[in-house]
Amino acid sequence: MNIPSSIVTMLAGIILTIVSYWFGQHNGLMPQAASEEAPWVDGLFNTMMTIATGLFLLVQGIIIISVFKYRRRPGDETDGPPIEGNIPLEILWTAIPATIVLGLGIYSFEVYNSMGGLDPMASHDPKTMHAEVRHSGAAIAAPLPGATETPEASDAEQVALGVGASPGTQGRDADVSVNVLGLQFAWIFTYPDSGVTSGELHLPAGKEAKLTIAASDVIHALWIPQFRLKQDAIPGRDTELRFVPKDVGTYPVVCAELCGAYHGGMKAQVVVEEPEVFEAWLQSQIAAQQSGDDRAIALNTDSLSEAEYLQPYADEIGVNAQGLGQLHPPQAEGSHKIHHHI
Ligand SMILES: [Cu+2]
Repeated sequence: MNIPSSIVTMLAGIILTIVSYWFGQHNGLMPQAASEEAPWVDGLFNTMMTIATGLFLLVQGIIIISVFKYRRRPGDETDGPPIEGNIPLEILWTAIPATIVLGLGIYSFEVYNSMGGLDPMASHDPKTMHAEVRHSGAAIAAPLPGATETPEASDAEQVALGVGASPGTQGRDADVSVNVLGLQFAWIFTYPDSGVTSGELHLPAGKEAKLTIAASDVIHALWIPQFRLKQDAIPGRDTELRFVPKDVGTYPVVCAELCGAYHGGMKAQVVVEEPEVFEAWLQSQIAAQQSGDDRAIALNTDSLSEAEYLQPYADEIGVNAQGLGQLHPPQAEGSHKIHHHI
């Protein structure tokens, strides 16, 4: 049988494309997509998986075919042919990756823009450099306790880093605002409209949420994989995440920045509820905090910070009272309530 090699190559190309596309779209590597923004990120990820699968199969396929087709025959002691480069081939294998990288760059830029990353209030920040210059005398790695109370911080309240309003929601307020404070080693969520403080983030499904994220000691990162969102929490500067949680459920909140000895334990939960359930939860929290702060927090072990969990073991692991004292945010409203238990 004598099939022309161009036909074989074309068939191989078609099969490769179909397999890559199928695997790229059905890779199953991402967790549930629970926010309205998540499909944008998944689209980008699946495109990259499609391209990566194609390249992987192409390169590995050529290697495997070559191993069999061009292996040394018994008794063949001659040299291989003296091949010395091929300009058109080199242009081709430079141009193809360049095009792929450029395309992915534009695509990812578009995704970031659609999610609100290019919101001028969130990312375009002329005061950033200003603040950095003024901070340049301080050691970067050192905690900056109380830094959020410096004058620069009040400037920073108007312009935040992160993912802001998407082009569709520009110029209007989010439905729910939550202040998020990252500290070694817990997340504290405060609802500024009602003064409720919680160790768990509750959000109503289908409503736009705006998180204003701060850090009290070192850099942390708020990561909610199911929302496809991650944002650094930076001492002395507020950052922002704006998104719409879509599916009712409970999802993990992970700190994605190595922030100290118990970084691995810095976890919380985000509970997405129907708006009525969320409203009921908020009212119950308000009632609980009015009737007795301590009981509300003591009953709900989920809202204990890592510091509180670890306190009984402090002697064994060599953490002293002074070190534990540093676990508390200097300015968070909720810190006083939690303090009673330590
Ligand atoms: Cu952390």
